[in-house]
Amino acid sequence: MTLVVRISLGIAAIALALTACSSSQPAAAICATDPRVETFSPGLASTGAAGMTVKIVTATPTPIQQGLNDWGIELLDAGGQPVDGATIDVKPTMPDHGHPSPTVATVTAQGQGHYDLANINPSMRGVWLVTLVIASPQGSDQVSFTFCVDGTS
Ligand SMILES: [Cu+2]
Repeated sequence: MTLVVRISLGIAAIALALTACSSSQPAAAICATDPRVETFSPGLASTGAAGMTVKIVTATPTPIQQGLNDWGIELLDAGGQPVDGATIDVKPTMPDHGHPSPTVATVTAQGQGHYDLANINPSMRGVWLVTLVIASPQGSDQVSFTFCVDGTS
């Protein structure tokens, strides 16, 4: 990493700290090149330690944006079979700020391993860790996605 980049990141971190959690000002996607973030796209999958996989099948808006987001996911067990009857707790947090979303997403089972996650709420720009805590007849697991959330305006 060059010194210039390092200084830029430092300035970005300071700017983010100054505006943390209260700003609605438009800003550049300062986390787009953060090495932690994944490229958001429908079809993206994450597998937990116990082998369960969540695939993001649909996402509105795409890519994920600040504010309310609705995802359609598919939940598969370690053998690749769809999992029904699961309880899924959606836990979006900002690891750099140490706070969760201000509101709770709702989960609706659609059958054949599909679930709708409504009103996932990354409420500010920056890096968000979206963890899904899963309990089901086929076992329990936890999967995570890390995204850079940009604004809509
Ligand atoms: Cu924050």
